[in-house]
Amino acid sequence: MTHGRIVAGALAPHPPHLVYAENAPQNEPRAECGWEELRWGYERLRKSLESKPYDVIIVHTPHWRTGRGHHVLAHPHFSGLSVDPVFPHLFRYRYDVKVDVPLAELVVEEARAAGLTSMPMRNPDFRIDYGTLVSCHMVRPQWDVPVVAVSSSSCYDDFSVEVGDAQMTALGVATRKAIARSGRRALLLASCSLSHRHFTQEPAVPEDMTHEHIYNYNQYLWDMRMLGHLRAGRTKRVVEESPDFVEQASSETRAGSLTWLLAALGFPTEPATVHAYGTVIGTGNAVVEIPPSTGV
Ligand code: 2X7
Ligand code: FE2
Repeated sequence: MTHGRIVAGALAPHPPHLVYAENAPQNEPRAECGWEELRWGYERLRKSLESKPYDVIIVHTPHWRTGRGHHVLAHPHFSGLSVDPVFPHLFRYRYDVKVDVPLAELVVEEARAAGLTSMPMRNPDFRIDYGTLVSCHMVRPQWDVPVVAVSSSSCYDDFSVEVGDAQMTALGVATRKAIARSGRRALLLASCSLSHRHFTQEPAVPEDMTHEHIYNYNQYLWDMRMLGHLRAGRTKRVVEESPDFVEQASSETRAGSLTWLLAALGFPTEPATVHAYGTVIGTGNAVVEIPPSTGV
């Protein structure tokens, strides 16, 4: 078997508004338009990935929460209807997802070998979360590539951001080892927003973009600081500053997705490409392509 590798990583946020505004055929509600900056950023990401073919997408998602350990989808096929609990009028999405089970099993195996608690999710009726669905849809709307989805463990809540980041770093390294053993060319997605303060009243027309902007200068400054680090290849700084970012900007990176991604990529010092930055209900979201480190 050939040596597998990561072809690229991406910060790929999952607001269901993006799939709604795309008028995806799988989604029931229809939109006029909306959130163009982010949607067109995803378009630029898809274009850039055309020159980096991949066999599988591995996604770490904040909206599949697991109380004990890191769970991994490990059944060949899941289908069903996913309804966003907060935005059921925007996201009612029929999914049909194929899973790369051999790679999923290897991720679990390597995570356990690293001392982490990890479980394969083999329940065929399990309902896939909207974080996985939105990020994968926006990156690969054809759904013609199998997926491996990884849950977000409650280690950040049970202990601290520092403990969570240490676990996610170990999980990232374990994921990279699993990919190497699998022989696959993998695309990795961190399905999360950056700053996460949001407005509390939705406008009458959800896609009325006159309401869409940053509501808090402090959190905007934090987003720019983190994107500055990524654009300059200072990926270790992102994790070093993660506890303050989480506390001061309520960042969704508290789910561990970004730390996992940067660790799996080997903390690259090569510059990342920010394809877009924009808000969704006031939260900060960026579509960022991050190259794997050439040193691992
Ligand atoms: O889950 C989300 C999110 N992270 C950001 C914005 C809007 C909705 O859902
Ligand atoms: Fe979210």
